[in-house]
Amino acid sequence: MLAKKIAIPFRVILRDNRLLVKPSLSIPKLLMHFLIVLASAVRAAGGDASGAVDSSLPRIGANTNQHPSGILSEGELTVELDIREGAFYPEDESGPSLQVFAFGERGKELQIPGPMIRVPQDTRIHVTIHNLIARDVLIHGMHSRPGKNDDTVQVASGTTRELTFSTGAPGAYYYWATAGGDTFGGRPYKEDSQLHGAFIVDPPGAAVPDRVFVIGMWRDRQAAQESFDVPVINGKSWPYTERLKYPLGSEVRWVWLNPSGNVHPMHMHGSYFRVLSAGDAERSDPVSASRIIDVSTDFMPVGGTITTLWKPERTGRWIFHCHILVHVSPETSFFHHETPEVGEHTDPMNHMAGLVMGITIVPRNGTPLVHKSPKPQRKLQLVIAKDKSNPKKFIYSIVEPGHPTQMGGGPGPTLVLTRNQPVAIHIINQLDEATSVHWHGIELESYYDGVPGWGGDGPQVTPMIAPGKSFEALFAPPRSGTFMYHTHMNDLSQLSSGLYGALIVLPEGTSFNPETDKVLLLSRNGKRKDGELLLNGSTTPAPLILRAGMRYRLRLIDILANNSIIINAVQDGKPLEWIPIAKDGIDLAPVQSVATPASFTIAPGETYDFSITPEKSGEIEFTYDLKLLDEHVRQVATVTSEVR
Ligand SMILES: [Cu+2]
Repeated sequence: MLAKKIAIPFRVILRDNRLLVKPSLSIPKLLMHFLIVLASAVRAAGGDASGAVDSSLPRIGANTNQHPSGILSEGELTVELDIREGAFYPEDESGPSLQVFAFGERGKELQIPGPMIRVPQDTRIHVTIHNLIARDVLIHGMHSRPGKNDDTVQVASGTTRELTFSTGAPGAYYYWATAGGDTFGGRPYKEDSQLHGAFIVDPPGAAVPDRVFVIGMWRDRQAAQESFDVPVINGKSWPYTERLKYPLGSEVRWVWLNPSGNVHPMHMHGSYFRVLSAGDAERSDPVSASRIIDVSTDFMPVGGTITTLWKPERTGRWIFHCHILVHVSPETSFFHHETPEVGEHTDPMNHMAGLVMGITIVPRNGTPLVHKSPKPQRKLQLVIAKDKSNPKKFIYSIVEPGHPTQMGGGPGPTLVLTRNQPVAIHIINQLDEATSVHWHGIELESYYDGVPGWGGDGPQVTPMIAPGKSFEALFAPPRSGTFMYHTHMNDLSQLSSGLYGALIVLPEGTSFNPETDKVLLLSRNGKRKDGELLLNGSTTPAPLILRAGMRYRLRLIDILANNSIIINAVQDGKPLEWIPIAKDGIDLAPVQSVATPASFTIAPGETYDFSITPEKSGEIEFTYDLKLLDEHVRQVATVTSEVR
């Protein structure tokens, strides 16, 4: 208990005090608690940078990355950086804070992320770095690009280093540093976790307007399945992240930089975006024109970078967020996890935290809003109820006149819709808690997208669906493919209770054939370390029965709370060959739709479609590996003799 108090910062200690002022706690106990906390705080202030935040420390500002640092003159940039310790405010400017190291331009405030270096190609960069902390600092990325990760510069405590280099190749990069703190994924995660900044080299010619976003992760301990986190975008955590606003039809260009030691599958609600280039701190590779596809989720690896293009086609409020739930949940936020559940999860604006950007798309030139709610040609009900045999499990059921009721139970029943057919889905909440349903990958009006307290257009705001209440979602899915539906409230707990399912949209005039169309939905019981990996709701999925010579479509969906899965398929000791067809419901370009060995990683929020045509009878072994938790699911496909 004492050790824990030492490790938590001052503001949180204050929160504890506030939380402890409950009728159950006597005044002497409260006084004792205060004395313990005070003693711990004094001890911690000496060495541990994650200890109590010293009120004399300078405030660290959030950097929106809109202003390049330094002075650019006659093809040379001169920039002078300090490394100091300061107080980091990831939420409100008067909210909780953390004691961390940060970069700042000399004479200006410290910043998270650090000052952006942004120059035209072939600029000479002259950087002076003053290390004003009591630790030596190792800096990566202060050199021309492409570069090497192990090309580092050591700046000893109390010393200054000067570096001069030219930009090298244009692209989106970053610099980052360590100051002796513990690492995860090769990156610092605690007191030195925010020592990074954007390094953008613009190609010759007029710069295209864009925005630069840096993902930061502060975590209270190394074990990813146990830590309480402070995930930030440009130094702020939802709902304190910047609000973006664009006119309808704009060309929205973003640079996303991930210096953190965690992966982040970034998901766009209600539309698709394009990845124009990808790389890491040291390189930036344009995606060739024939390989560019639109996606709704892009998996950013540890250290990864992307530049994206998004052309919003619908007005309203949208979100772009990480699909790792511990990066977007109040339950695992370092600042919020000790707060009683009431309030946090019933206030629609507080059901998310961390890596979420809110974007408002407004009509162009004041054109009046025209909402075209399609007249439904099909009506069904989605009933959400507790499992009678296990009240911790929740069940989606689909009820449709003239059809047998489909009951789910981790996962929900596969919802099969028809392209361009307007559907009205009446969601009925029979739980004791509020919920909402997000139609993941479907292009629809924001109001029906399932983000309570945020979604909608103008004064119309998507409500949460309170216990005993209902909500009707209306949409006409404009493209056929593989998608999913899932809860978007109290996600960690509701998702691990079973509130997710596959959503298949078929072309007009076709029907779903379960003989040749296989849904392979990966999920996980349990919020974090507890539970197990599931394929179609089972740890021991039934074998697939396939026929040689027949063409099958495999629809792979990852809706685990937090983890990516490595998928392999092997026949006769060799990787199976399959043909990628689609990603996130969008058909791949012909150059990508070619036979390839069946081995890849799928991240939460992604769907992939592959086609296979087994050539001969025998067995195919599919393995699904969750490396971090050492969990594995195996499924055998028995291939019977050729179709006559
Ligand atoms: Cu993430």
